[in-house]
Amino acid sequence: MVVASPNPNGNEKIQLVDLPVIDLSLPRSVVSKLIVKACEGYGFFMVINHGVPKEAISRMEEESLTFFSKTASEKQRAGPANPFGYGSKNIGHNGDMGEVEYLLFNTDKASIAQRCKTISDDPTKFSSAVSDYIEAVRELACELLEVIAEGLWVPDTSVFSRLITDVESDSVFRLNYYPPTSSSPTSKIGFGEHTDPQILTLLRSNDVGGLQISPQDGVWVPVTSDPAAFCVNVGDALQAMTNGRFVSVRHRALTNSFKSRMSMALFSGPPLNATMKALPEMVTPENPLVYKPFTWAEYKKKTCSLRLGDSRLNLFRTS
Ligand code: GA4
Repeated sequence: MVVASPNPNGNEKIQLVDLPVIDLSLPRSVVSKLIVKACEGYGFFMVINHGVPKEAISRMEEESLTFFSKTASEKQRAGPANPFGYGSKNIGHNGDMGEVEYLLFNTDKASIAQRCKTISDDPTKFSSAVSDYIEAVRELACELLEVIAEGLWVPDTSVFSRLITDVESDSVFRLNYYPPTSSSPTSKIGFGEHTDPQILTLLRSNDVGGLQISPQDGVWVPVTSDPAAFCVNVGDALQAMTNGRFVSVRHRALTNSFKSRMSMALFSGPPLNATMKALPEMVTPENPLVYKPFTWAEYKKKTCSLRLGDSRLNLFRTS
């Protein structure tokens, strides 16, 4: 069903579709087919029975809520985000703004521990919640990437997962807080439309919706929020490695008028010196190479020089 959207921009259409919800307790061969289909379709899917301990999630959520409930000046001690640390409204370094507060971390234990000193009165507790959460979710991301390789019939089934388990993996962890925008009758843009640059994103949110995906220009599909599930999406690097067979789809987050939305996202990325190029199995005479190979460092540099909504992967097209 497609309905005209009252917000945040009158020209948009809201399309109501159910994203695939994939039960990871089903047989592996079934799961791999469903995931590959989802990655080729909306590029987004939900997973349930994912095995991430409830306790790791609730500890992270409590710490996050404690932080975002602090006064503005207390929170500023952990900022500005350059790129890591606390940010409010400013996204990236090229003037993008949104109705969001966030904490951005890189994922090695030592920098997390260091960063938490300005975030919490009990930095050890905060930092162990972050590290434990990242570890558990990274394990799930690896599992999904191995299942994906199996589903693509790629003989080397760790071809994607080893990029994110590498000690040099350039992954990012983000805690988002979207305050209620009660003064406004409609939703506002919390985090503007963009694609994720990395390989795979795993996002968990509280029970307040706001995430929308855009399978085509001007059409937005709201994603139902399920705190017990993870929302998984393909990033640009995985689109390039699958020679465009998987799609890194544009998405955004809107605020809610009455309730605060909280989300936590692990963006799993490769090491800076890793080369992103289509797997040989994905390139055939019928499907010639779509993107020129690039290192993750090159891609990141390009990403950081552009605005949030700018399209980046297209700059690397072969034709
Ligand atoms: C989008 C995905 C992740 O949140 C992020 C974002 C990053 C940032 O907030 O610093 C970027 C954005 C994201 C893509 C374009 C650039 C970089 C803001 C921005 C304007 C942490 C990431 O890796 O890329």
